[in-house]
Amino acid sequence: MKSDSKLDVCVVGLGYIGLPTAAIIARAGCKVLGVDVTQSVVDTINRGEIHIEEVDLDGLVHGVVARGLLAADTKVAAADVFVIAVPTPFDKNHAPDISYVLAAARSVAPVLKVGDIVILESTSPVGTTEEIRDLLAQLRPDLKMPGMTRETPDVTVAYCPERVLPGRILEELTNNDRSIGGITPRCARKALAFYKIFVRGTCIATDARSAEMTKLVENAYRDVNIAFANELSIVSDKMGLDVWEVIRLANRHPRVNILSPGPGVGGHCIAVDPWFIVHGAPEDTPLIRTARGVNDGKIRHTIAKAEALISAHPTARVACLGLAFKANIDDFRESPARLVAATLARRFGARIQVVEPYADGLPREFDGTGATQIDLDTALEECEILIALVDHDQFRVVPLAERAAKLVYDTRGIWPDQPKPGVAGEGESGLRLAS
Ligand code: SAJ
Repeated sequence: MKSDSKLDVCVVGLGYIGLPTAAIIARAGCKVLGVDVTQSVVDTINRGEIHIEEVDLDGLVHGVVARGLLAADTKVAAADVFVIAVPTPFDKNHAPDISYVLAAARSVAPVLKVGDIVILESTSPVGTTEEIRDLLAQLRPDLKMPGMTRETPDVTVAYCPERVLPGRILEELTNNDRSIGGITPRCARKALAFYKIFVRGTCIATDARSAEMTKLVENAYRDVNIAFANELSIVSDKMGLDVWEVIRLANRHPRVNILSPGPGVGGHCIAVDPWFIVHGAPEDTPLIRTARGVNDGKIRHTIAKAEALISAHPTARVACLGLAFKANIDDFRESPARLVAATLARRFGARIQVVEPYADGLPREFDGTGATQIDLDTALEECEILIALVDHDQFRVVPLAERAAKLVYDTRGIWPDQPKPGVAGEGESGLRLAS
């Protein structure tokens, strides 16, 4: 192996994970080629700019491109290490679709040489890393593949899942611990040496299948726990209780840590990955499957509650606060807030206004509904109903004085001081519906 900082690295897929990863590897001194199928993404990065929003990523990419350490292209080229970070969506039946991963491996195969390392980072069903190895073996019969030869293999194949939180990607990419799963222990050791170049967290060697499952388990764990909070919110509603108060008190127990209810679970990881486990063992995953159902059901519950509130006040103008899938990011994929707001816009038309500081214009599904995007100040001046769908900091800090007289449906618990229904003297105004 060349000395660490002399490695040529090719990162396939320049999305939310691939681009920050490429930039951090480049910052460590390696020469990095980032590959993406979208020409406009490649052009943007080669200008030293970025096509996604992530804290501090713009400065980092600008710097490494300017220093000649990061360049982008639509074609894979020879390198010492290949990192695959492409999407793994699921189909209508929740079956994982690994076609992008296999296409990436196919694009690497022709340039692969003795000594190279191929690492998969994309969230993948158990067994995918072995499938990559099998595919490479088929396309390059001249190379000895790990686990298929008694001799020293020519290439290393490993799985190393990312586990960074959008909004904190650069920090977590550097400091989080990593599971490094090799097809063989030797593969794990080789891949681990590569991650040591840019990861400060502990790198733990394991086998590829365990690392694949670990990634799925982490997100399923979170989904199940959020489902518990969401179920509690629906039960509390029925019982006339404030779920936030109940959780706040329960969390004073030293071994209880209930997560926060919301309008449902969004993003492209937590709402997706549990299905990969369910698909792999459909008979044995009632809890994980039910949690998915509870979290999806919470979106429908939120829509029904918002519709009831809006219908009960036929002249009121409505502001939906937020479209992003969670706080302080510009990611609207699989977002419950977006689904709720769009459904309300289709039903109530021009009565619905949307406030989303992270969006320039409304997504396509709002076309023709009559709903418009307004800023927060206008919403606070003109709308009688506020539906808080995302806990962006800008929304959190709206003082009570500016919302005390509003009808508020706070799905995120951002305004605990909002007057509650039934409190003497408040009448119809100042209503706060619990989540
Ligand atoms: N949410 C709640 N209540 C909570 C926490 C989250 O309703 O108490 C909702 C959020 O609003 C959002 C969704 O869940 O809609 C997911 O948000 P998140 O912040 O929990 O997670 P993601 O999707 O941004 O990132 C997750 C992370 N996984 C875990 O925390 C186990 C991250 O570390 C992974 O790298 C990422 O998935 C991924 O790429 O897999």
